Amino acid sequence: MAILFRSTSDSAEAWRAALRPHLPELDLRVWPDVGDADEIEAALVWRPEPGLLARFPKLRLICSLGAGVDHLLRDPELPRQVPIVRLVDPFMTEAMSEYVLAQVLRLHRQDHVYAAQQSRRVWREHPQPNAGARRVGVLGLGELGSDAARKLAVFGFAVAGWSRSEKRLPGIESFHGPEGLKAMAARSEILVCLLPLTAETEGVLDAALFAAMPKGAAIVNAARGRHLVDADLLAALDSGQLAAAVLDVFREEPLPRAHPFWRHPRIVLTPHVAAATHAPTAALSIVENLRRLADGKPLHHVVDPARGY
Ligand code: NDP
Ligand code: OXD
Repeated sequence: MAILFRSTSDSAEAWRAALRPHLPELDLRVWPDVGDADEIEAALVWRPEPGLLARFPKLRLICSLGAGVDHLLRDPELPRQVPIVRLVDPFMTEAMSEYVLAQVLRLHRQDHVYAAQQSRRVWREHPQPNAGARRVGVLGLGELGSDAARKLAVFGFAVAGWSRSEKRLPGIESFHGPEGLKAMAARSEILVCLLPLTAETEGVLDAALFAAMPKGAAIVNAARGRHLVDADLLAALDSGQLAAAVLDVFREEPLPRAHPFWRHPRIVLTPHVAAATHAPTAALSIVENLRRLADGKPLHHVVDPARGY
């Protein structure tokens, strides 16, 4: 089976090395040197240019090289009959939970306050609650959100989660649906976004949500830049409604040098590194689906284009 490889950030050689031990017969064709387009039956892609996947008439499977699939579903020429599978990799899940725990702990322990004091050589102590008194909310209780929520609960935080369908997770207060969002915001002093980007979730981190949160709350966005309304965040930080924000993802990446987020004293930025794809482990998920395709078995982690994730 000939497989197309096209990624704007992953190394084709690293992927070839990760796949080869599992698929000795691997025929990986790296765009644009793909030979006969009629021979391509599967595609491994991250942010392919719009229209690229429509060029392969025999395509039977599209594998996202990341957990999110918004980069594929926004292609107006996407071949709609071809199944899309997304990446689910325990390595990635652990990486994301590490990121969330690190950032929530920093916010909880008021690192941003003490860093600002240090720059002014100020020695001032602030009241510090225990984790059990800190209410943390996680938007999205899927592969990544449910693991992060569970690990935050192990640290003792008072954790709640929000999802589309109703969930029952031990030790996690659960909210769901549009009607659950306001209640979720109202109890969350630190709100972490781990949602997929869909028509329903775009702009979810906006002025109305921030206004519903307790005054002085903080957000962590490790999902997609378009979940956040940038101007609403700046206004909420400037008014004091929000105390701090940690952002890993942005509407435009790399974040343009002139963007006000770079210089904001209460915004911590990371360059979309919360949970990067790790080819040696991610390859196992891809190989499993390629084998299932070859054997005519049901695929894993299939995306529902109507839902958008
Ligand atoms: P999943 O598909 O496993 O989980 C998505 C969760 O979001 C589900 O709980 C789902 O609810 C919930 N959800 C979706 N739509 C809505 C809605 N309209 N209202 C309420 N809840 C909703 O995704 P993952 O956990 O694997 O990944 C989440 C996202 O994280 C990715 O799409 C990607 O954008 C981002 N990501 C970022 C990375 C980074 O490095 N910054 C790395 C990897 C991923 P339900 O359970 O009811 O279906
Ligand atoms: C992903 C990402 O979706 O890296 O996997 O953002």
